[in-house]
Formats: sequence, structure tokens, C-alpha cells
Amino acid sequence: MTYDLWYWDGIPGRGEFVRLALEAAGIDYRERGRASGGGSADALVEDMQSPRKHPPFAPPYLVADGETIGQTANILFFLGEKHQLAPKDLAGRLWVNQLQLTLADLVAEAHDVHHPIAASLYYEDQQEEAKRRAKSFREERIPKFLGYFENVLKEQGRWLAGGETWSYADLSLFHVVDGLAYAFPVTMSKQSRRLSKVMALHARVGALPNVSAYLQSDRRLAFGEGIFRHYPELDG
Ligand SMILES: N[C@@H](CCC(=O)N[C@@H](CS)C(=O)NCC(=O)O)C(=O)O
Repeated sequence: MTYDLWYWDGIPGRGEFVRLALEAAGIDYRERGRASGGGSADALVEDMQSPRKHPPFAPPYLVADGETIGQTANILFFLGEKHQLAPKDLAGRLWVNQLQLTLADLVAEAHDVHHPIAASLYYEDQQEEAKRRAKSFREERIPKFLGYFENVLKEQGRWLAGGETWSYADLSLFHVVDGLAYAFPVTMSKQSRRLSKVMALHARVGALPNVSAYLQSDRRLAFGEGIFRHYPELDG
């Protein structure tokens, strides 16, 4: 079965967490909201409006065998179950979901740095608030979140859920580190010195053959106007 992934065209966005899991596991999927993937942005808007039993609130969502699954962490939970991208036991599955939800919190905060007042307003109209928000994000939140993942890796070893192989949470941490390094290069270059385990995991995920092939393909979109944005005045 080929999955349909629906997400906005032009940015990696939250769709990237799902895309990375599909790519790393070599699972067939179609990008239905992306022109180069055989879809279009118009198709996404239209599809969102079509009646369905379990409508998504926002993209990304995945259509699998007629079922629509929304919310990034929920989609990954589903893929984890179906394709063994997480431990088998309940405690391990909940642990990986917990890590994913923690990353989702971090992603939401990274977005709110450049849009602290409203997503519907231009950045320029909330730039002063963004600067204040960025200071606390840089100085308190990035160190707290990434320090947490560093400590988890100290306990677990090579992968966030322990064991010999990656889970979808490892892929997501990879993408968050990539996004933060793009948006906050100065901050991340300072932080990375105390994050040897996180940075090693980032390198390990990037070197997985399927991930590395994907990163070099035209399916991988560059950062830009999405969640992770680079405004030099917000970096430290
Ligand atoms: N909690 C959701 C957030 C989904 C979300 O915010 N999607 C964005 C794009 S990344 C969107 O299009 N939101 C529209 C809206 O919130 O109105 C998830 O993790 O999937």
C-alpha cells in the first residue's frame, strides 16, 4: 500500500517528521500537497474540505487505506506500530511517543519565537515581541530541551529508546537539531559544545543510508519560511 502524505508545498515544516520516518524506513508514499510529488497546494486545500469521518485540524496528515490520521506525533505512533519504528513493548512505545510529544512542544516554541503574537500577522508586525521571546528561547528553552535529550542519551546509549536501532524519535531529534542550527546558528554553535551525545546522534541519523540518500534528493526541501526561520536579530 502507498500512503498519501498531505502537507503544504515549499517548506519542510511538520511534514518533515513524517517524511523522514517514511524515507528512513523505505516506505512508499506520495506527496499529495506538493507539485513535484504529483499533487498541488490547491489539492491540499480541497482535500481538507472534503467530508470524512475523522477530519484533520491541520496538515500534516496521512491517508492510509481510507483512514485519515492527523497530528504529527499520532501519525508517527501509527507508522511506528505498523512498521516497527519503535520498541514493541508498551513502555517503549509510550516512551518514544513521550519523546516525540516533547519535541512537538519544542517545535511549537521555535515557531512562536518569530510569531509570538499571532501566526496570522507578519513577522515585522511582531518583531519587538519576537526579540524578547527569542532571548528566553535561546538562553533558557533551547538549553533546557536539548540538555534533556543529552541526558536521555547518556542513559540510553546510541539511540533514544536504547537498543541497537533507531526509532522515529531519533529521526525527529535529528530534524529539530537541523532546524535549530539553521534558525539559530550562533546559539547552536555555542550549545553544541555541551551536547556531544545529541550532536553524535544527529550525525548518526544523517549517515543512515536511506536518510542520507533522501537528504541529497530533490524531495528534501530547504528551510525558509516555515517553522525554523533564520532572522539574525533573533539569534544570540
Ligand atoms: N499539533 C499539530 C500542529 C499542526 C500544525 O500546526 N500545522 C500547521 C502547519 S505546520 C498548519 O497548517 N496549521 C494551520 C492552523 O493551525 O490553523 C501537529 O503536530 O501536527
